[in-house]
Amino acid sequence: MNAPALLRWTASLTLGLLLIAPESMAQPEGFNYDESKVPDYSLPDPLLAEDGSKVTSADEWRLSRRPEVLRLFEDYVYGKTPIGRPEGMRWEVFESSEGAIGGLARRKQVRIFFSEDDNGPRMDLLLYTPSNAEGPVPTFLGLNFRGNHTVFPDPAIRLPEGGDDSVRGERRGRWPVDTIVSNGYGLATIWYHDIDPDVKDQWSDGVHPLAYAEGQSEPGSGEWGSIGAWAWGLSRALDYLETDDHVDGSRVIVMGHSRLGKTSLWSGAQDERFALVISNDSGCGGAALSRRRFGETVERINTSFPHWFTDRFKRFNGNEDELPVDQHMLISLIAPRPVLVCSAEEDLWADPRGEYLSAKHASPVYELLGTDGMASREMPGLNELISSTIGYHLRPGGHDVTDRDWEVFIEFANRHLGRSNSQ
Ligand code: GTR
Repeated sequence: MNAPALLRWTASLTLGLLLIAPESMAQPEGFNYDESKVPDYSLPDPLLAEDGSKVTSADEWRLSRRPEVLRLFEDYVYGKTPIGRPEGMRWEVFESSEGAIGGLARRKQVRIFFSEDDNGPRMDLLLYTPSNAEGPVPTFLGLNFRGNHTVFPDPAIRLPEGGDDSVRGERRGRWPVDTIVSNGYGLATIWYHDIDPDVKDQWSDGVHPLAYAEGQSEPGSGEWGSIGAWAWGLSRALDYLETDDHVDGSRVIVMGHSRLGKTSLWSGAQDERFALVISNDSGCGGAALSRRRFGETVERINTSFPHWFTDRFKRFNGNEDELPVDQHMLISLIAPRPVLVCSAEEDLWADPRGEYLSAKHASPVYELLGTDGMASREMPGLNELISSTIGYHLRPGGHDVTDRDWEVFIEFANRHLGRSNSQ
């Protein structure tokens, strides 16, 4: 191996370890997993405006309180996303086929360039839609952890630069593409690393530099971290999907697991074009309430992953009660669109009960906007899908995305996006 190849190999190995290690975590010691030790806390009221007035109409929510809550999340949690769709953004469909997955699906691969520069940041979107669909279909959009070539053992999926052919399809268990298309849905996915590599303190790569002013080399105080960048990438993917004839751009479902579940919530909160939002095992900084300090805490996440959130989130390390928001307010930003929060029983690090409670406490906003909100006042049992506009599901097992999760995602999407469950 020559020196540059060795360097590349070492870099990809290090990156691989960085990416794998956190995903396969057990329950770290020294954190609270005991419900009786959850401290007393009181949640900020999503309907109580900063000036002390109570929001009592849908218009007041939309025109004044919603922008206020959104700003609080920008200022103190995820950071402000400093740019929208770049002017020079463009795409190129570099591969498409009618007969993918044994004839079940159409496959398309699209390179989305974020600027006019061919060597600037860009992402590759992989899209499967059902071959037998007569018109545009509702489509799941989700970032993947390990590269598009890992989601399905399809030899035509382009390897990312430096990608490893031997792991083709290794994440198939998390992406049951055949089931998804057989149920009448499309699936669009992107390697999250294309948007921003998940590496601490490396603000020179990914999309952050697109927003730098002259001389700037990292996001400013209160600006986006990596979750903000990944969420922005999802919106840019939607810009493309809205133009694709096989996709119904008004029925795109943004879904994500773990850190990418935090991302799907933040993306759905900011970009109201997403018709439905799903977070799977998203935990701290995702669906789980921070004030419960159950499993992963604000301090711990800011220490292990200082680049995920804005710098100001660190002010709340060990100081959750001072946060002007909690995560139920993130869910309330998605209202009145359907949102599904999924947890796994053994994934205590992500605090399943805290995820349920957050969904439940977003309900007043959903109800004010004329929906049924969260129908279940108590946390449901295992495998019992709550399919009100705010949905919740608790699956047996650990931190993962399984066939059962997809069964639930599809059932929930069928109910809320107008497909029948017998299809
Ligand atoms: C963990 C982190 C979680 C979750 C997970 C993942 O180590 O503590 O918040 O995001 O990584 O994304 O795999």
